[in-house]
Amino acid sequence: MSGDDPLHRPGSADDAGPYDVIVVGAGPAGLYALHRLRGLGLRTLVLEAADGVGGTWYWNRYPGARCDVESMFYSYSFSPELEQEWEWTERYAGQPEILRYLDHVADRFDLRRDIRLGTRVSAAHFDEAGGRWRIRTREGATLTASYCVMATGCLSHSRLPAIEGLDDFGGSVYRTARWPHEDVDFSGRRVAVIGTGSSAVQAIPLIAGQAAQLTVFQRTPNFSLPARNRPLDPAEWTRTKRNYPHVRELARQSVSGVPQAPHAALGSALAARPAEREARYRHAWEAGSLFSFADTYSDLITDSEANETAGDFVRARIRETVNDPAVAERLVPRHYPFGAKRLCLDSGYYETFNRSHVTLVDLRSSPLTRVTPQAVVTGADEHPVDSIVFATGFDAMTGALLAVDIRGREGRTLKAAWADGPRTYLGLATAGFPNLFLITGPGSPSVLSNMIVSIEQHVDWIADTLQWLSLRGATSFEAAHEAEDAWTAHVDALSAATLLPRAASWWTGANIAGKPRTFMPYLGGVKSYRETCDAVAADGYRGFIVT
Ligand code: N01
Repeated sequence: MSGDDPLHRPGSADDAGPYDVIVVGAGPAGLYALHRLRGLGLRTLVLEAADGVGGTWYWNRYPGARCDVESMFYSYSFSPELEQEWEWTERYAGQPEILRYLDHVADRFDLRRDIRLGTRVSAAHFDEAGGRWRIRTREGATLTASYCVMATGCLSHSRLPAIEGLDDFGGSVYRTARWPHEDVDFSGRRVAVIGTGSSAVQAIPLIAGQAAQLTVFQRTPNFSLPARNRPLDPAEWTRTKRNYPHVRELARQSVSGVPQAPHAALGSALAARPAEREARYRHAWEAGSLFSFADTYSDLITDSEANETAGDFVRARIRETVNDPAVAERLVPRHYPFGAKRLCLDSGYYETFNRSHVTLVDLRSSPLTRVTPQAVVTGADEHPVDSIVFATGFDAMTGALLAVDIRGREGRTLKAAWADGPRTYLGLATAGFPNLFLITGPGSPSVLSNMIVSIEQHVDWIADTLQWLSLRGATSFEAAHEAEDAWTAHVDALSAATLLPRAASWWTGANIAGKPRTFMPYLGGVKSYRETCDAVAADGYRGFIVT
């Protein structure tokens, strides 16, 4: 590297020429990838657009942001010392606590010296002659590496809808996924929240607690379950710490990456007596967990009639929580199966609509047409506001990857390769793009699982693969087209056997105009997915072309 390269730091380990691995992103995936790959003696550099580590937990600082996987399980398992020394305070940790944890990890494992912050990767081109990735940054640097690992996150490319007049709005505009670092005080203000997905469902009760008036603009109602968050019980925490090896193994051997004791076959919801079903659903409702309904009956996501029984149960809870029957009816999801859009976990969401200064506007009956300097306009109504909060979601799973100009063999772009939807082998690699790895890419359990468990599995698999390649003196590793075709067909077949593709969800790309509709995550569960990845490796990396 030349002396005037902005990424050049005299005296640091990256002085002398190309890297073994460049990792894009310093969220939970990038941090662990750096730790693991550096541990193998690979010259690894992480490039991160933000001014801090943490990925999603760096950006999403909106009021109420918290994890909806329990903190005891939403944490790294790779270091028993880290497991023992870190203290979680709540059942579901808030964003500040998770970001502190990730900052702690970065310091504890001395990761920062190989992370370049404020560095956005704009392009990654595979140089076939040299067999290397050439990575360009928006800041003007070009770096080369034998391998490129995209740790760019599944929900990192946030979207702001194009709304007429927004640029001329006279008040303040916020985005949940790009929340300011300083405190935002809504006291005395009239606030609009646009969107009612997980981010909005978490933020709305807190914004309502401050604002003089809150108007929520809802396009599609979501199913939300009560989080039942609470301070972590010290006895429970001590017990978990003591049992971490077992707890982690249960998580790895589960469907969703959270520890679940293996249970007997659940049976059909339709075979159960109504009272028994009600009791089981009630138990799931009381559990305060995203995953509790998956533990009730086996056919909730495969049989419409069975699904309706769970949907009806949750709809009844919404109706009994919301005082005004007309508002309750607007909050009740009806037009898609229960669980076919990502469930939300809330603390007082439905209750918030009982507050006299909170109004719900249904955009289905009265679409949002424009914003004036002082109001949001829907149909014939003007809603005067001082602040607008956009909680309008992400170009999920592929957005952050396609935002980088990635080119593989013969200069073919990833955009062209994925024109009809993402195609991967195991969600880890894509044909025509040698030595490029995706962490929690489309076609892997990713967003349907505890992300930390899936991240660790992918990073470990990639690390083992690089070690294997190095032992064989191999320099090129690439998914074969046939293996990719078969895997993509398998991922499609799994989702097609369920009700999940029936909703216009971000899982299918339906929230982004023009995005191909395809169910992106792998539905087979983390246990069987891990077994498949391990079997592929044990079989000499079946389906990969190794040169
Ligand atoms: O985004 P979303 P999110 N006009 O896409 C609406 C994870 N997450 O940031 O459904 C009006 O779910 C849109 O309406 P519709 C979690 O996996 C995790 O809330 O498209 N409205 C929807 O209501 C989650 O699922 C955690 O009809 C518009 C909302 O905006 C994922 O991130 C916390 C609109 C977007 O909801 C995404 O959640 C938060 C428009 N033009 C999030 N465009 C934790 O675990 C969109 N909408 C902590």
